[in-house]
Amino acid sequence: MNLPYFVQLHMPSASELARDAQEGLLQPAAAIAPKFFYDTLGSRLFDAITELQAYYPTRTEAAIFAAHGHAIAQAVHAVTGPRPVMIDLGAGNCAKAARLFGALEPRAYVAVDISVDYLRQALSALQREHPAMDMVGLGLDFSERLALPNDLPGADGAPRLVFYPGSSIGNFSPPMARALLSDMRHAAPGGALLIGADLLKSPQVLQAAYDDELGVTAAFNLNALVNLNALLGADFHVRQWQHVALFNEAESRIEMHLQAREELQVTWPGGARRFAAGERVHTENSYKWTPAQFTQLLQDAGYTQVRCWRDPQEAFGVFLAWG
Ligand code: AVI
Repeated sequence: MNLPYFVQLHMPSASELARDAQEGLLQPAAAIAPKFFYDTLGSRLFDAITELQAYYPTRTEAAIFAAHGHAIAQAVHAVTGPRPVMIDLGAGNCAKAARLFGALEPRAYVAVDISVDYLRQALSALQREHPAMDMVGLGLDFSERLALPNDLPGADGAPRLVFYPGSSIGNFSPPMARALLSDMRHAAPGGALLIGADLLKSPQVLQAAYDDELGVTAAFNLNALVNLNALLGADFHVRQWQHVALFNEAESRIEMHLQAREELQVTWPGGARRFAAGERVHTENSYKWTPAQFTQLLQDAGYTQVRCWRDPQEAFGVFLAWG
């Protein structure tokens, strides 16, 4: 049986992650990067979020692909030619890309994710289902910069399609999103980018999606503290903290924070921080755009051509960018 080839690059070590977390916690306004959500439990909690009625992005994006998959594939092939190399960024369980294999008919599939063990399992299962397809797994943290190794499929000039679904681009600040999109453009010269983006909508709908009644998103957010305890050797007590999700209209983003319920102190080997009651740790931003704003962001990153498919409620957009 074919096993996917696996490469691991630029993965932050535990001590780099710990340094990063410590720096964030010691800032005057404490903030940590969203990557601290995604330990094994955090990845499972995120999967549970995507099943929630209130969290519309995942199923809406899937509905757009179900309704327009063939038109999208035609548009992709018009840019890349038939059988592009598909590069799936943040592939996770690889399910979103696999659903498009029939329409896109990729000649090779490169799955990239920071969560290497999870990716390895998913990709091995997928390879068994598609034994003839060339598959490569790449363990890579591209949250700072995206630089692909030179020997991946497509390096010989075969056209590439970069696939970045789920609106994960919304978790980057606008300058970082622009830089990452520009890296994606350079990773696929003469190819295309297929990307999901969550669209601006009523604050009530957004708020409900990030503060669900079952408390799954709260658990996802609070689990970052459990992860920090393991990583840093810190002594966060989860019950002293509360999940806060709010829509920041001026920045057009949902913000998630963890708020101290009481005055408290957190310590870890080599550091400590006191939090007043009500003080917060900022854990995530999730930007929302109008279609025109997202098109502009793609153009600012260097793309000259953009097409967009939306659901009837215009909750979510799938954008194809090239040029
Ligand atoms: C991964 N990312 C696109 C999700 C989002 O909607 O920003 C993460 C998430 N945070 C809370 N719920 C989901």
